[in-house]
Amino acid sequence: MSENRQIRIAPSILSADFSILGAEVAAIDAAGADYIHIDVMDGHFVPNLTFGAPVVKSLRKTTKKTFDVHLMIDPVAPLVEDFVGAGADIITAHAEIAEDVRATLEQIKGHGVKCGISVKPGTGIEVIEPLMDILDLILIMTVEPGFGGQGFMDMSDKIKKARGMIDETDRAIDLEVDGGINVETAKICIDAGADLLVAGTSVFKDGPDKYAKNIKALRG
Ligand code: S6P
Ligand code: MG
Repeated sequence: MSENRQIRIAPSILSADFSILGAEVAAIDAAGADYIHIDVMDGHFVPNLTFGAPVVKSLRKTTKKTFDVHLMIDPVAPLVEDFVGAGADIITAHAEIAEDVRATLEQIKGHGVKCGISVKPGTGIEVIEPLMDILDLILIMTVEPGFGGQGFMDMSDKIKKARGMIDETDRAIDLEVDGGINVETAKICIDAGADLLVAGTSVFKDGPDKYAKNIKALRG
């Protein structure tokens, strides 16, 4: 049950107006975003290309909120230092990348930055078992990564298993879900044990004067 977990919202800037990205980040900050979710895509690990560390660096001055950087890229290791330097607070890599993901997560931690692991809908949650001792965040994808605006895939069983794994540790690990999150699907994920919700479309719809209302609605 979600009776005592604080639910946080991480708007995904993938759904923002890229022509005014700095203003959009400032707007969701003011509208009550807890984290800023930044979707980095390389056109190789996923069939879409977004932005890299230089854009993250330029956005850093627009907010003090946590930069939750979701790397949908492979390889990750060669670019870790760039994202650390750009001001990322959490760097999340995918379990499906070719490199030794534990080594990459340790590299991230070595820079004093929190690390996360993300699993695609088709990847079993058991892959993160050996990483529980170093993780700060687990990201369960509720869409196939690559694009915003997709239909929600119910991963409740996987979320429940991850919640159980987290509760067996003494670590404060964020349990994040990402993809197709709206007022209805947020409840499904919260009830399964999620406490950090990524949302693009459902936050950025209807323009900046609705962002606060949209964020509030997701908290339930
Ligand atoms: C998807 C990406 C996600 C999206 C997320 C938010 O590949 O990893 O973070 O930005 O799906 O978009 P939406 O419209 O589904 O809320
Ligand atoms: Mg994402």
